[in-house]
Amino acid sequence: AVSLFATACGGGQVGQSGGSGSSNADNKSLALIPGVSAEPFYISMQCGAEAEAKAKGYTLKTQAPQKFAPADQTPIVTGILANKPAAVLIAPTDDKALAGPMKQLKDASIKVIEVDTSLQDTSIAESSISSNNEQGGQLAAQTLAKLVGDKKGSVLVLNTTAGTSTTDAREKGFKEEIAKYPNIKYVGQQYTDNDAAQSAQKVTATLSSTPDLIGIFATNLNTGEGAATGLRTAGKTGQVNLVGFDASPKEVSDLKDGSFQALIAQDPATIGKDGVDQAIAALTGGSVTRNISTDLVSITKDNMDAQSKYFYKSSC
Ligand code: T6T
Repeated sequence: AVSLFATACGGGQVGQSGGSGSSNADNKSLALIPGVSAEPFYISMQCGAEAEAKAKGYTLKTQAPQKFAPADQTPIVTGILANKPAAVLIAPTDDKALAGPMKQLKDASIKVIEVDTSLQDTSIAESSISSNNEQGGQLAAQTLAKLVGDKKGSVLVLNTTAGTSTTDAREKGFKEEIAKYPNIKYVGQQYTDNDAAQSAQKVTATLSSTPDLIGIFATNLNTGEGAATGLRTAGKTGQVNLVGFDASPKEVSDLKDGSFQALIAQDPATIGKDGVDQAIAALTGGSVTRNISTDLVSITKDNMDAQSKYFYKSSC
């Protein structure tokens, strides 16, 4: 039995820059543009942001794309320009494609705060709040290595789409860390387009092409839910160790019934809350922190009751 994994990372804050002006101080309307609608990670983020906005006397309106894709998110960003919110909290669905639309916000004197994902161009947002995703990938690798123990075999990463800053960083951290375990062969990542059904299919295909598969790291909620389904369908639950990212209600019940052996959970409500606080600081001439790193925890069946505050919500 594995009982470590209550590790909390992050929580730290890196870098300071001054707030930039108070020209918009009377405008109390904030907007949140998550990566995708109706998804427990972003719902939890929205709950944290809404509660904080209310407490500070601001309004917050959320508009989310149907799909985690720049083509769906871009029209929301450009549409929001007309509403003239004081600040926009946004989770860009691509680290390059959203730079143009987000620059339009900045050029219209709307403060831009990145929540969760971020752009490669660091000149647009005032502040970026996220988990330390590279560290999350390392933690996933350590967790998976501990689970497989001395067994020799292959491990797979199921990833979302290239250009998603968070999941790219998780794979990078995983790859670097798993290389330290000589009994484990990393066979690389497969993209799922952030779609659970595709993730399940990739598991089925890999089980037949790679008979020595002993582990899978699924880099987010949908890939994880799909991977658990794929292993169940193949009758391989528990034989192939599955470490997921996030803690949706479905992932948590799958952890409880043994479909996952571990989950790396984030703290999306705090990301939302901190996003609102940074927006207000930027608007009122307060001190703005350029990069904020929020908690990550590794949750197993053994410690899940103690870690329940990290479980994501389906409604506020
Ligand atoms: O893992 C989260 C988020 O951090 C990532 O950027 C995209 O996927 C999620 O929303 C979960 O589906």
